[in-house]
Amino acid sequence: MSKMKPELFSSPAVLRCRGGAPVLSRADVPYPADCVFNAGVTRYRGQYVCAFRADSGYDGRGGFDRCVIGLAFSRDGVRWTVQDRPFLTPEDLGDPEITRVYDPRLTVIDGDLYLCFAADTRHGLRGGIAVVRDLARIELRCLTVPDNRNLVLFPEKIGGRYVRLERPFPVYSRGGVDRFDIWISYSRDLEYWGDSRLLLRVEDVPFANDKIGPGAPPIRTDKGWLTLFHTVDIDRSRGKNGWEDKWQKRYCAGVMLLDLEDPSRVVGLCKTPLLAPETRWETQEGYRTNVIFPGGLVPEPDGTVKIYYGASDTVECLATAQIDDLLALCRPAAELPGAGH
Ligand code: BMA
Repeated sequence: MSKMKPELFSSPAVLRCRGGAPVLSRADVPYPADCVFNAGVTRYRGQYVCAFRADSGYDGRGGFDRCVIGLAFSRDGVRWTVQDRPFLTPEDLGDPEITRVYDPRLTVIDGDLYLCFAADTRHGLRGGIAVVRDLARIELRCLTVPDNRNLVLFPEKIGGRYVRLERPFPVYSRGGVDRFDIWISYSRDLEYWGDSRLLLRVEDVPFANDKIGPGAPPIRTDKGWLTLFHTVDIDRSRGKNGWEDKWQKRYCAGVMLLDLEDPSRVVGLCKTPLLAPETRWETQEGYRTNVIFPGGLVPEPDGTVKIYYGASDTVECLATAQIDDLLALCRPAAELPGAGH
């Protein structure tokens, strides 16, 4: 299979677990699921908790009938036990407008578990935030106006406010094409959000030529909030890849550092990918090739992090890195939009 242009490579700071083989896939899920991927993962009440996206009912033309969120649990963050039924379906939200729920992210704040997710509706894509009670049900706190998604919550309040990263889709003002950026917003109660600011522009990332968006919820380090994001670049010379007639995009994981007191300030950015698609699960197999979609960043007591990412919109994989190595990759970047205020 031909390589995407330009060729991109993962940072040597990152080590793929099991040689890049999936840690979670459809074989682990006891209900209909063709693709199991784009998970959010956190540690909660003595175990790892994973919320994943499960697409089912492939129609043979590029679409799926159904898209739900499942939950899985693990003692070691590698071997998972999946609940026997989906955790969140569109019907659970009680709004007939909502057709799909997907791309979950998990954050623990003050001992409570929060779920961020994307919701497709008949009138646009919305981002949801809910508190998870007893690992059994959710209480919805907010749903954004369209078009917005990729919400992630910081694991603590900053200056008395909850903080989230997000990715709106400003189509008119960006020339009718994908030129989408990462934004930051604040809230005192998780319901009403504001003080929104542009955090990182797609133009700031040399290996993106299309769009960027938040990835995993940030983690605190003594140098700043270590934050993963996803990037998209397009190689228009490409045709059929994966199951669809045409798929020309590549998704990578990037890493940046945000100021601890003022997380709207980007204080460091790695100008090359943290993870670029390289293994066969990432470049050759599955529904969409060349997709790495980071959703979980879990710090360990030994100074490493677990990095969870969806591969090719088909399976979930795991990599590890030393936190210090990731911090060293995040070079000061004075010209960034958040750097000046
Ligand atoms: C985005 C989202 C993600 C997906 C990615 C690549 O728009 O739908 O869930 O992983 O595309 O297909």
